[in-house]
Amino acid sequence: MDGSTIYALGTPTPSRAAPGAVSVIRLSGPRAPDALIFLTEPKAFTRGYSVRDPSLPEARRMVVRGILDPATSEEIDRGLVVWFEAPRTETGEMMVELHLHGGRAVVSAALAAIAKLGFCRLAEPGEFTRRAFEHGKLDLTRAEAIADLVGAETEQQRRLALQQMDGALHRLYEDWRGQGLRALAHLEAAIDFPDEDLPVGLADEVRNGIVRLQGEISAHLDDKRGERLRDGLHIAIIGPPNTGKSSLLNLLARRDAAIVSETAGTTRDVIEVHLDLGGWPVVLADTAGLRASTDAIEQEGVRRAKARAAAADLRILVLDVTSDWKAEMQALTAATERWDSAHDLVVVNKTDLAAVDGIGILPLSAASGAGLPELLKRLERSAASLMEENAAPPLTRARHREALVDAHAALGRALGAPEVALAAEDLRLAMRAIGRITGTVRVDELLDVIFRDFCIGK
Ligand SMILES: Nc1nc2c(ncn2[C@@H]2O[C@H](COP(=O)(O)OP(=O)(O)OP(=O)(O)O)[C@@H](O)[C@H]2O)c(=O)[nH]1
Ligand SMILES: [Mg+2]
Repeated sequence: MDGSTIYALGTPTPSRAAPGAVSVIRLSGPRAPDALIFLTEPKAFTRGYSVRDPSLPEARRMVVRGILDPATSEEIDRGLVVWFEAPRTETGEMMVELHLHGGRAVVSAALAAIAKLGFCRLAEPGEFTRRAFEHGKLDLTRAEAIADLVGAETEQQRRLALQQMDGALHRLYEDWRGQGLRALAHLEAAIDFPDEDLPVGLADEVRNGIVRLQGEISAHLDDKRGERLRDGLHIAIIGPPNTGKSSLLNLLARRDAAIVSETAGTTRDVIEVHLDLGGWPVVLADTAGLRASTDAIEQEGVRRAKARAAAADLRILVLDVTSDWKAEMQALTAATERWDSAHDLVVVNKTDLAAVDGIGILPLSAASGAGLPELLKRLERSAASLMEENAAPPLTRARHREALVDAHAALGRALGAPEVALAAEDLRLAMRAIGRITGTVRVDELLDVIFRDFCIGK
């Protein structure tokens, strides 16, 4: 940190096609209040005031002011201004916000006016967030949560980001670090005072603590909810040829993404569409009809269909009501790797051609849309139950995963260590790995990686 006062447009750059009603310029740093005076008080800059002028409004209170060119005192715009006194601000520094009309000329003139002051510089991308972090206003998981919140495209992504911003992940990881540090304290006591009578069972207590911690970390690592929320829940549509799989995909996607034809074996490759299903991001895949074929390309399609079915989080088996669908259902659910009767769905399609009776199946006519609302409801329910398996916050980032894999391995080594001193060293490494997630340790090398793709303060 260089103690400079930085500024940036906090809202998107207005364009002719998309001007905004409001644009916000933010300043942060020790001289932000001076900048506010010089930008709103006529002639203050040319007179060279450097002390706080009584014209500075009350902190945290928005007031209407003319925004002036400091050199000429010419009015650029009239807007709302507010300043925040350090350290109770977002960055921990003095901050000013100028809420201007969102026009291109207004914004560029206001930015030029700030530049004329000579004591402010344009912020680097992510610099506001970095300053907040450096002043202890934000840990790394919260900083990432802000980036996730800005990038959230569905309701559930937004909810998760907000939960993480609230510190849910921070608390989880810090709790683990606390557990590890307590175990470490016990080990270090055993190293420092080897001859003293330590309470019996201490070694077991430490061992059990480490085993428990390792178990919690591996359960967290196995939890795929974060990945699903980030990249989408993978749903595969599978079934025999010509049952209406591609028709169902098109119906759910509300467009003709896949080719539909009466020729069995139409779909060969896996076709994907992205959907928002009740707030859950979903990647829906249409696959080739499952049958024994002599055609090499179709065989490859069937192989891909099976692989996709096995890799998916959720499967929809589509059958044709005019066929012997009950026998096919039995055969295919048995043959499908990872078929999960609690979440996966069986759809019997073409109910406009014949009546259907059966339990645990969803009747549908992809042609008329009959049965679609119930299918959507069941899909949403399956998605929600896969995502809400447990209440703990999910793993959301590869960066966290890497650190936790390291921590898990180090805990394993600590458990197998031949002497206490070695166990303590591995435990220390494990705690350092967890500390890397929240930013408690080895911060410098991480900052750039994390802040690089931030749009905040840019
Ligand atoms: N009557 C009726 N016909 C349907 C319905 N859904 C699909 N079809 C027809 O069934 C035929 C096959 O539909 P597709 O969606 O291509 O079936 P598919 O399962 O993707 O077929 P493959 O890709 O060859 O495995 C087409 O002629 C569709 O128009 C339905 O609900 N009712
Ligand atoms: Mg098809």
